[in-house]
Amino acid sequence: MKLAKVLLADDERRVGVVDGRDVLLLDLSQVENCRTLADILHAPDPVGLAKFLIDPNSSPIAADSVKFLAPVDSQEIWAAGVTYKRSQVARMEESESAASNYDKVYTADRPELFFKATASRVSGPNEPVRVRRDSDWSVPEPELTLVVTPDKKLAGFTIGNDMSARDIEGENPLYLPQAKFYRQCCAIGPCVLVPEEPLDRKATKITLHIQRGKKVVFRGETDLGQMVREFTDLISWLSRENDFPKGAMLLTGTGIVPPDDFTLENGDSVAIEITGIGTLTNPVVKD
Ligand code: DO4
Ligand code: MG
Repeated sequence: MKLAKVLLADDERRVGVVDGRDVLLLDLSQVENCRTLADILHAPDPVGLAKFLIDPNSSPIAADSVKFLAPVDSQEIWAAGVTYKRSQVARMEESESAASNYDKVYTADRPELFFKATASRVSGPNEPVRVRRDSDWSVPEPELTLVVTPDKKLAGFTIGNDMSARDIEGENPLYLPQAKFYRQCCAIGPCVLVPEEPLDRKATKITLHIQRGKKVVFRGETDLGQMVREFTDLISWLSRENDFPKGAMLLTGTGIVPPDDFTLENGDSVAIEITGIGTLTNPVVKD
């Protein structure tokens, strides 16, 4: 089942089930203390609860007539790094001084985990993502994103874009927070997939298209079978000595890195598609 937050034509914000080309609106007032999408995702049976909440008084609404919002409430947004060979190689190329660190973390037991964004820094579908003014080499990172409940369980999957300033990270690894964390540094959406059976990792493709005007200037593809980490392992490392009373989202790292001579420009459009979830598209801004 796919769940989303949508803005209706009359500016009302609602939670809904995405059912093919329609959205079925939910009436959250039917259950005490259920006010947000996160409340549904954090429930013991999100699919059962969402089915129960389908609003009998609303007709299905065409998905293309509503605005999809980032499916984030008050969760902290975290990210894992160097979980695919492609990311390890690219990082080793971009940073001479830190090359061995990227090499080691790719095979180490403990993964690289970093704080990526607060909810206020996250863009939803079709909202701008930003290239820092002080970066001349920035790329999108298309990443499967895990929805983690306060009791540290995997509730579902969405799509994340871990915008990254490669020149700032490459200059000195201690600059990582500045390369990764700034306003509009992350996009998430368009919906959360709560799978009714385990994901087939090899069959789950991630594709990235970057368009400049009418031209596709980069196209890349990978699949989840290329990722070296297990989802439960990443969640267990993230949760060590850490609590998430409002839940968390965890971007799981990129397996697609454009060539070294590529940088995003103001006005580009980034589209990330993941099998079974959908497509997250965002325009790029740079002041
Ligand atoms: O080590 C830097 C960040 C790595 C990352 O964001 C990724 O591999 O996706
Ligand atoms: Mg990343």
